[in-house]
Amino acid sequence: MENIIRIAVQKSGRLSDDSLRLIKECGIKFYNGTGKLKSSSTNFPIEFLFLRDDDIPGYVADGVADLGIVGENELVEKDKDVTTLKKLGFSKCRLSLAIPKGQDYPGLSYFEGKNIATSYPKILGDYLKANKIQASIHEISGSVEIAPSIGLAEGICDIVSSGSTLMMNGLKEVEQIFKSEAVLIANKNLNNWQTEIIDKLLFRMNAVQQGKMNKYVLLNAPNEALDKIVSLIPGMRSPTILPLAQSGWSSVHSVLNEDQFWENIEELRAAGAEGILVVPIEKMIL
Ligand code: PRT
Ligand code: ZN
Repeated sequence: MENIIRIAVQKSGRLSDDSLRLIKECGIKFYNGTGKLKSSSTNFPIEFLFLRDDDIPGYVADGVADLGIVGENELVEKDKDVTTLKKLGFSKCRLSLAIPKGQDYPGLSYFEGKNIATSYPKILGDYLKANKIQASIHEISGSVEIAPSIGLAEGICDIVSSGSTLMMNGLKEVEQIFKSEAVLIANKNLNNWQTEIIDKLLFRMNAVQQGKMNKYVLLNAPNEALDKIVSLIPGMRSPTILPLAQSGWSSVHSVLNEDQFWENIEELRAAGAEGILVVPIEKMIL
């Protein structure tokens, strides 16, 4: 077996840019000219296969690729035997049932005996079965949202993100049946060497993700306020406190979850903090 791992990423579409950005943020260098089907890195033993997202779960299950980045919607729909290593936090969306805006919606019983158009027959079928609704599923591969207006179906089941596609087509969302985001998947039969390389990649992805969730905060405070301020911004282990040139004042440095920072900002200011700087973190290793 050659010493390289293969990762399948979407060639062109909603997952592509974020997938490649994440890999670049992990310090992995590669060239991806448009139209290329394959590329490799100059500083990490990884090769990229650029594919349609529909094909990624199958290629990873078959071992053509060792890893893949794909939406959970596609992964569950394709029902392939792979391991999900990590949720990646981008391409978030939901799979929802929608019906014409003017229709009353009494609950799921609306769909009893009706036709539903979708590109996700498996997820929809499982959902209807679990909810004991008998409906007929019309599988179509694109433009699902026009199905009710052309008389093909009384409802649809499709991916929703902002909701504007539904609105533009005179539809309303009535049930969310599945929540999705991009995930990193892996083949189930990896050798030790491959597992080791993938662990290195995961370590880097975690560092990037942690960095995004946290901020480096610097502020000045009078010394008598330090106890209070330290209790508000505890940081990774504890904050760094450095004396300012002006006596009686210190500079406090800490790492904080951004939400925690905003929750505490008024109390920090009330305690005497000033000159507060919030700086992005590129990578964070705990
Ligand atoms: O060519 P290829 O087969 O690779 O790509 P594709 O056209 O099948 O997929 P693509 O690139 O459209 O989407 C890839 C993945 O992105 C999906 O499988 C989802 O996991 C995720 N994703 C996130 C979305 C959306 N948001 C999304 N809004 N996928 C599709 N949409 C479509 C949806 O189908 C609908 O037509 O956008 C419309 C709804 O968007 P709003 O914002 O109007 O609600
Ligand atoms: Zn697709």
